Amino acid sequence: MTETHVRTCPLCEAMCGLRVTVEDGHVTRIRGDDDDVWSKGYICPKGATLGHLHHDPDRLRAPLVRTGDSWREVSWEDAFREIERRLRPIIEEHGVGAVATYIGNPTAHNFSLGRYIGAFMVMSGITQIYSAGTVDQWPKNVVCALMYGGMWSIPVPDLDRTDYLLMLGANPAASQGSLLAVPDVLGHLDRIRTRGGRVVVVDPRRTKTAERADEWLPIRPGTDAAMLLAIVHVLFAEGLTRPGPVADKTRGIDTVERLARPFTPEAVAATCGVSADTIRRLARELAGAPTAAVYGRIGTCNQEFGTLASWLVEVVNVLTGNLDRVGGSMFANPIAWSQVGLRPPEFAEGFTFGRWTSRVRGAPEVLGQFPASCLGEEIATPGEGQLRALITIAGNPVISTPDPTTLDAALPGLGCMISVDNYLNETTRHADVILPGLSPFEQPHYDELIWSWAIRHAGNYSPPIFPPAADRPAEWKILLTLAALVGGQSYDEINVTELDDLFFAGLTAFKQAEPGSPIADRALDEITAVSPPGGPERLLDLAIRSGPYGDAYGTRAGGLTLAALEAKPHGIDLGPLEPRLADVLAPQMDKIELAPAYVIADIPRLRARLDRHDDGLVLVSRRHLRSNNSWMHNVAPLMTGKPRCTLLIHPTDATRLALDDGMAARVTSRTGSVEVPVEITAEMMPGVVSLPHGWGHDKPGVRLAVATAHPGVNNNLLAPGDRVDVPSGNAALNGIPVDVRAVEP
Ligand SMILES: Nc1nc2c(c(=O)[nH]1)N[C@H]1C(S)=C(S)[C@@H](COP(=O)(O)OP(=O)(O)OC[C@H]3O[C@@H](n4cnc5c(=O)[nH]c(N)nc54)[C@H](O)[C@@H]3O)O[C@H]1N2
Ligand SMILES: Nc1nc2c(c(=O)[nH]1)N[C@H]1C(S)=C(S)[C@@H](COP(=O)(O)OP(=O)(O)OC[C@H]3O[C@@H](n4cnc5c(=O)[nH]c(N)nc54)[C@H](O)[C@@H]3O)O[C@H]1N2
Ligand code: SF4
Ligand SMILES: [Mo]
Repeated sequence: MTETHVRTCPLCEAMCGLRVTVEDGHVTRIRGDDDDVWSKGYICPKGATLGHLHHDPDRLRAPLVRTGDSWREVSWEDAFREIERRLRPIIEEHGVGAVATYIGNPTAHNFSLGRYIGAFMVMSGITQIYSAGTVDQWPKNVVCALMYGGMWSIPVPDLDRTDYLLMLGANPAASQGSLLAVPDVLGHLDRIRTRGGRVVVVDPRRTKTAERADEWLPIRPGTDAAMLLAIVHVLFAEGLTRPGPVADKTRGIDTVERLARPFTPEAVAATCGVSADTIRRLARELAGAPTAAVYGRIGTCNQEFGTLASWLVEVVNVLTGNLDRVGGSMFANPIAWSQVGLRPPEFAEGFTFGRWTSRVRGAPEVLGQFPASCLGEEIATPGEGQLRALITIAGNPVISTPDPTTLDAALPGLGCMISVDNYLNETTRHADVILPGLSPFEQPHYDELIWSWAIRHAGNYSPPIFPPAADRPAEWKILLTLAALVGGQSYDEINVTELDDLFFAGLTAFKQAEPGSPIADRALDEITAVSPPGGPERLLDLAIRSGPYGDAYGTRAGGLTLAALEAKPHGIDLGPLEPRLADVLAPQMDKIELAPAYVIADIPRLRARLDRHDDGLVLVSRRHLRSNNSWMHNVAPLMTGKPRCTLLIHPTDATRLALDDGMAARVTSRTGSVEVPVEITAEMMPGVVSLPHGWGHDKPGVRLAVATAHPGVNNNLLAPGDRVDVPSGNAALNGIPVDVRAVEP
């Protein structure tokens, strides 16, 4: 029997609509859904292989319990009882403060996990929270929290209408967009150019994105902030600032002018490797374009001055009048609000950081988290407050975070480690119990979070294709059960339905208490009576119905509900973004804070950088279209072609170091060393080498048949744990000084 299903790909922010052909229970073909209102048939090679992921024999389908080096499959009840047996004594003796969690990237893309991670944190009482956020976008979160009052109030370039795009440190040709949801980004870049606009890409590597732009501008890694501040300098010096309507709603323009004064183009040119003339021209182009947007991503976050660079992206958008205007940098207003965008009560009066510090290194907390690299030392270092239990949720920190040697060595010392994960991999091999989630095709899908930074107001809900096996819990049930166990309930007491009802009631009340809430006067039983019975669908329905286009549970005729969305399998599109700054600014803020004290306090560090002359080789990371962080190298059709885990190096550097193409090189930093094949290419700027992240699958005990045949090396072995962007604590995984030499055969 052949069936065709329509659904959204959950792998990345492009959210492509797929047509999935299933023959006799087997996925035989996946292509883009031409009728999808958002992606219109666009697809990449990863989406086309979701069937392989679904059928992957290594994907875990039952809980695993480890004894020594051997694993056995157990029932779900036995798995939870084992967790209880192991966790209880730790919590009784040391308290919940001895338990940490690490939350990985797929939680942002997974229907269950995304909606229940908040419940997990609150109900478990865990306060030691680590996440992939501090190796990713923490600088953006800090900047948007301070400037706009919400850590997820992140504007996106209005690609459909802009006349000028300045993109720094992003390679959507591989990543498909990040904190920028758009299908077929390269198509959008082409269209900017065909309508007479201009695209400039700033990156130490001439990426496929740069090749599609009007101009590639190589930059010395970690110096974007200096270049952007010089652009700000020119805007003021040449009288080019025109903040337009947001001027009245902005505080601190004078402060920014004063701060930019010493950062003349000439003062930064040598450091950035960008000429003063080019910097002046960029400033003039940005100011002169009818509309323009500056966008920065991993390369501007995951680096030494991530917060300053991310802040200056916003500053340039404000000063050129492009924030919150059509064709500029705009805030989405998604159909369904995302829980992560709710304003935490603890920050009602504004954001403060460093409220507590880490035990071992004294790192300040930022938005409730320490740098991911603190995790290993907090486990390994004895004493009061030592971490003794860890719950990883869809994360692979042994590959993804800096200084993985310390973490990898520390994990076996835990009294209890639990992983909610679909694979037995480099991190989860240390777990005592692994609890697998469902395959993407066994669960519904809707991207509440990702639509918060999409370039249009659209939405698409997908039902599951396959029913999960009868005994398999969805991940939201796993999270609630774990939360209750950590919170002190015994397994026999746990009632997941009650916990879910409690969570729903709490979120509903939170939403009702917001000023102007459209559901303020609705009684909870009135709401539950017309809601799905529970689980993530009920939460999504709440987020739609109480959202900007929702029916407010019957109060707004014709408004949206989950059911209305389900009736449109190819999605709905409610049009382009609209200016909405007044809604975005937090209630305690009357204006945009253009020069937050916390951020500008880091400027002396940037000035000192201008006096540092480091001419040695530095390492940056890269992504490939056919990889997804660390976890999709087990999908055989994605692993064909030439080896991808190679060191890219410019011909002049290669000649100087006597390296030939294909030869092995040893790359050494102050913390580690890896051996990797060399790929000589003029797409790198001289002085900069590049390795992909997400590799290093040669660890004993992993169950990844395909990935271990192409292990590659883990570039984070070269990343010192203390190399962070100071204000955010985000890892600085780009711009690492390295030594490269030929390995004698
Ligand atoms: N050097 C360097 N390091 C980097 C980066 C870089 O650019 N350079 N990028 C950083 C960035 S941006 C990120 S986001 C991090 C990512 O860091 P992590 O989130 O720690 O790592 P991932 O590789 O995304 O691992 C995802 C894990 O989730 C599991 N998984 C996949 N799908 C599911 C699911 O549906 N349910 C469950 N329960 N588990 C699932 C996988 O098996 C895997 O173990 O890496 C960071 N590390
Ligand atoms: N295929 C695929 N797609 C993905 C992922 C994946 O692993 N594979 N990961 C997903 C995740 S978790 C994320 S966060 C996003 C990230 O999405 P992007 O931000 O687009 O990430 P990258 O493709 O790594 O591009 C980062 C670029 O920054 C450049 N760079 C490095 N250092 C600097 C610097 O100091 N300054 C400047 N200007 N540039 C610099 C690098 O050379 C690289 O080209 O991608 C997501 N999408
Ligand atoms: S670009 Fe590829 S991975 Fe991303 S959503 Fe589309 S098909 Fe999936
Ligand atoms: Mo990420």
